[in-house]
Amino acid sequence: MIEQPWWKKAVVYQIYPKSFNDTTGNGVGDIQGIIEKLDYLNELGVDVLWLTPMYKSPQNDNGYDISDYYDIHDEYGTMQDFEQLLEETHNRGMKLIMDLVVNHTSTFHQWFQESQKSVDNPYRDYYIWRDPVDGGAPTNWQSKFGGNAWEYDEKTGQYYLHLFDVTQADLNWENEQVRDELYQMMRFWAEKGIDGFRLDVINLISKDQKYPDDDGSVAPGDGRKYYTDGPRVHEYMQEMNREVFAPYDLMTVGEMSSTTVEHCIQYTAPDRNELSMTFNFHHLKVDYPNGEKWTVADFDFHDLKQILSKWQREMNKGNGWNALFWCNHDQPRVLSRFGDEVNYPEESAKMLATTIHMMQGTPYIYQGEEFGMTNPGFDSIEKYRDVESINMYKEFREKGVSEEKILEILKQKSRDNSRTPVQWNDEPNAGFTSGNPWITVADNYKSINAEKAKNTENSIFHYYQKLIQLRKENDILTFGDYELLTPEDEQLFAYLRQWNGERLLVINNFYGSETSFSLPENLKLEGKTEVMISNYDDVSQDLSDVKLRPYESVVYHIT
Ligand code: TEU
Repeated sequence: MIEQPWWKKAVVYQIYPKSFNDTTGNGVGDIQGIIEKLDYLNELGVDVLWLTPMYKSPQNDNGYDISDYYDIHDEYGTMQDFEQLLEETHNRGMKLIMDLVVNHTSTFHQWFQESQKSVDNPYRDYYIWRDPVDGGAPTNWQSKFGGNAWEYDEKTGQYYLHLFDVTQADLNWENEQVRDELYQMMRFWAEKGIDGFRLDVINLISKDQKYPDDDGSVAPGDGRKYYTDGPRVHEYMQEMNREVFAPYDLMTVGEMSSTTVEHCIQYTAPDRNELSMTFNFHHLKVDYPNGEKWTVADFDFHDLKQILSKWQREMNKGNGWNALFWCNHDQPRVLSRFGDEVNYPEESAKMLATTIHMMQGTPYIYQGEEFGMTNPGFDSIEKYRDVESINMYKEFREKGVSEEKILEILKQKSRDNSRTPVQWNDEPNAGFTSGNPWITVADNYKSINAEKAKNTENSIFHYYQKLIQLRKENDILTFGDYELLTPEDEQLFAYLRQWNGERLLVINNFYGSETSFSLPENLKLEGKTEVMISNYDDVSQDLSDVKLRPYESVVYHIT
C-alpha cells in the first residue's frame, strides 16, 4: 500500500437534510432523522457524509442563503443535535463534512443588515456596493437565477451584487476583515471536530475589480469571465488553506462553476496547498444544446465520453484530484437522465455507477441514487419549490411560452428533480415523514425504496456496496492511469486503466440494444483475467469479442 491522503480511497455520501428523514412530523427532514439512518449509511459502506447547509437561514435557497453561520436552522434541530450527529458518525468510523457558503450570505445576515444601513456603516464594505452607471445597474451581468445581478437600494442609492438570488448578497473578498471573520467561523466548526468542507461556488469569490460590462460573446450579459476563477482566487485558497485547512488537516472539495481543467489542477495539486479535490460540471452539460439548459434535449453521448476522459487524463497528468459524481441536489436524477428508468432501471443504474466508480478520483453518491431513485415527473407548477425553477417559469411565461412547454422542460431539468424525499419504504410518504412533506414524494416509492433494495439480493444497493468495497481493496482504482478505448463507438463507453502491471478493462453499454466490443488491434491484454464486477450473470469470457446486452457493464481485472 502506498502512503496517501485517506480521502483518495474514500467514497462520499451527500445528504440533503431537508429531504432526508423527518422525525418530528413537520414535513422537513432533520438532524435526528440523519442520526436514525447512520447504521444504514454505514452498511452501505460510505466513508464520509457531506451535509448541505444546515445553518440558520430564511431558506430562500434551501439553506444556501445563510443568516447565521454559528447556529443551526430551527427546523433541523439544535447545536446539541448537531454535536450528537458528529459524535455518532465518528463512533461508526465515518467522517462528516459541512457545506461552506462564503461567496455570499443571506441579506438577512446581520452583516448585510448593517451594511445596508448607510454608506459609512463599518459593515458597508463587507459586500459589493457600486454606484449606478448611466442611471442603471453597474454592469449588465445576469444573475444565475435570472434577471440582472445587481439590486438597487433606495435608501443609500447604490446597487449590491448578487450572483444568485436577490436575497444572496456577494461578500467582498477584497476586504481582509471579511476574510478574517470567515476563517474564524471555519475554525469554529473545525474545533467542533468536523472533518472537512464542501465549498460552495468557491471559484467565484474573486471578482475583476474593474467591473466591466460583458460584451455578450457567450450569452447576453453573461458576466462569468469577470468573476469565474478570478484574479485573486488562488491566493485566497492558499490563505484559507494556511489559516484553516492545514492546521486542522481537513478534507476539502470545491464546487467549481464553469471552470477549466488548468485551474482545477492548480486548486488540487498537493504542492499548491489549496484544496483536496474539485467538482466540475462540464460532463453534466451534455444535454444543454448550445449551452442552453432550459430546453428538452437528449444527451450527447460522444461529448459525455470526451469530457469525462479529458478530465481523467489531464487531472492525472497534472497531479490534480477529481470528485466523481453524476448527481447532486442541483441536478436531475442520473437514472432518468442517462439511463432507462422504464425498461432497464436496475441494469442502467448499475452501469452508470460502474462508469464513474471505476475512474480515478473520489466518488460521491447522492442520497437515493444507491437504490435507483428517479425524477418525480411533476405535472403542475404548484409542485415545484425551487427558486430557480419558479423564476424560470415566470420568465418564460412572460415571454409567452406555453405552460405545457415549460412543465415539460422542468420535468427534465428542474433542480427539484433530485430534491424529493428519500424513499425509505412503502409506507405513506415513503416513510420520510408522518406529516405533510415540504415537497411531494415521487409516486413510484412503493416499488423503489431503500428497504426493498436492502432486502433484495443483487439490488442496486448491493451493487453500490460492492463498488465501494472494491475501491478500498484495489490500488489500481486510485493510482491507475486512464485511456479511453473505441472513442468513436456510438454505444459503448470503454476504458482501460493500468498500474503496476495490472489492468482494468471497463466496458459499459449506454443503450438498450445489444452490441459487442472488440479490443483495439494494438492492444494485447495478457495475463490472468477475472471479472471484477458486472451487472449481468454469465458475462463473456473472451476479451477479443465481448458481447454486451442492454446496459450491460463489465469490468475485467487482468493481472
Ligand atoms: O450551486 C452553484 C451553481 O452554480 C449551480 O449548480 C446552480 O444550481 C446552477 O447554476 C443553476 O442553474 C451552488 C449550490 O449547489 C446551489 O444549490 C445554490 O443554489 C448555489 O450554489 C448558490 O449558493
